Amino acid sequence: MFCYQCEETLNGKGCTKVGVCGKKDDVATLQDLLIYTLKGISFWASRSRKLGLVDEKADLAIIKGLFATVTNVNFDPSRFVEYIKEDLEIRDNLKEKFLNAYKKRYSKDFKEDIPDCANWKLKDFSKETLLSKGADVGILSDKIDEDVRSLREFMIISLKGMAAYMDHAYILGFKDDELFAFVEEALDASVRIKDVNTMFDYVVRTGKVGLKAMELLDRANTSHYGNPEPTMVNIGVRPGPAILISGHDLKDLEDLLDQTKGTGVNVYTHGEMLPANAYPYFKRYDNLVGNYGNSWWMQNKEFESFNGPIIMTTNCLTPPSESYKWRVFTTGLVGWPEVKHIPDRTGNQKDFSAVIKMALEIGKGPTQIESGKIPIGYARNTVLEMADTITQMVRDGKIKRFFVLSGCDGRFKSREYYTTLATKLPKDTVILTSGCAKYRYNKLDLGQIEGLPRILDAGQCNDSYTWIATASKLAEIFGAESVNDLPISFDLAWYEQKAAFILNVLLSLGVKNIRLGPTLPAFVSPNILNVLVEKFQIKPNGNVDTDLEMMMQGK
Ligand code: FSO
Ligand code: SF4
Repeated sequence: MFCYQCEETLNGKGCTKVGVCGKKDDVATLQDLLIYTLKGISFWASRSRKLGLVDEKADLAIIKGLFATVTNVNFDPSRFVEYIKEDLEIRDNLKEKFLNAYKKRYSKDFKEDIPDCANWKLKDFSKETLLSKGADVGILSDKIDEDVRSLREFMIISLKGMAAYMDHAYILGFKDDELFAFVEEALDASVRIKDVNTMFDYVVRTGKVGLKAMELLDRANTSHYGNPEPTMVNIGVRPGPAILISGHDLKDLEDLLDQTKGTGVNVYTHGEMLPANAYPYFKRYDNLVGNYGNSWWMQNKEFESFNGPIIMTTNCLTPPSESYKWRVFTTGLVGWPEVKHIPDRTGNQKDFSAVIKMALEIGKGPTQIESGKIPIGYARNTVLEMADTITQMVRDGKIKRFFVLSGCDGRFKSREYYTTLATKLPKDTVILTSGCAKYRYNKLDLGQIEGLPRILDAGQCNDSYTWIATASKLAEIFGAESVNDLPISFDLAWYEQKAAFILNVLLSLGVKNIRLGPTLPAFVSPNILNVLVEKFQIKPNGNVDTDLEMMMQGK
């Protein structure tokens, strides 16, 4: 196996025997083969579109396949075998439809060279056969220039992040054909393009199109659940049977709350589900108690003390201990061998009755690990409504600078950088956050500036769009030429591919001086890093005091 898609990759280079995340060699190889299969579907899908042929099954398979390979989503080899099998069928159906349509349109056969990914066949679908094919199609399997590979992987990693946004939106009934078309074009290009400049253009285009995926999900979430409101959310517990729901899928939470209504079972959010507590739609449920625990990497301890069943709707799942594994349920694209899986919706709702039954049987509530309330709900609509007030506070010198500290949390000690930074920021500065990175400082009492919390939490990593919309609005109000002329510093924490995608969107918008940490991506080659430094002045974060001093000067 070779995987270097996340920040915690082994020695900052790549996982080769087993993932630091717990991903085993067979799953990594099957994930490589799944991506290869998606490239093959994309070959036919992008050409079909030119003939006016759109295959929604293929579109969806590509998005779901990309999302399934994101860090900490799915560790179950049998699920990947199934995905590959289904996707090859989708690929071959589309191929046949395309070839017929082509012949009809041009009265001749399609003559273009067909790459192996669009054509390979296997004698059977046993795991062994798939693994032997998968071993030939990994990231390092072809002989291409190191910088082209670096850009290609940056693009594919960004596409994985973008696919997660698109999948969440799709589940809520929102889709945009332009986005599907781009993903397919880009995956097809990833097989053909061998020169640095064209590949670089694709990376930038992924960021540009990606912004539309962010807008789409923002629209999907807010039109379904209303605009998040500033909310003090409870982090303590109450007696009674309980279910913990983690991940990013709001529709799963909706179904669960609906089915637990009146059962006496309490529901707590965990990790990236915390922001759900700020949506008006979810506030109607009395049994939504609040949030339990912290970010993903602490789940081993916190799932233990929760006592009741846990639902993982998306990443980040970590290897579950035997002691609580029997209480874990996965759903959607998440998987772990031998962990119970809640199937997809066949009608309007998923069926969470097995989880509710288990909560009632266990009967007891969570062990209290924290108490009190924390502020959330500073998402796009709320912050934009406050834009004039905030602008005035900047003009009056009450706010000196904003720090966008969005992104992911991670398990290593180096992440303490963000806690130290948050603590050392001058009292007249404001932190803009989203994603699980916030758990490094969201429970610190950093006070307020004239009633405005010094930590404005927009929500999930998927809500990072808030900071793009806010920065654009502030630029407009201040008459600034670009975001780079505003008193805003970006110091992003990344871990998995959605954060790499957000970085890509910011770069494509021309945002400069972004600090990235705790370490730079292993998939960025030295030459490509030089280009990013030269063009965007991107930098690794280093010493907190030095970084702070520089950022206060806008550098
Ligand atoms: Fe975190 Fe995990 Fe939201 Fe990521 S829970 S790390 S960027 O998957 O998705 O922020
Ligand atoms: Fe390693 Fe990260 Fe890949 Fe897991 S996702 S195998 S930790 S690089």
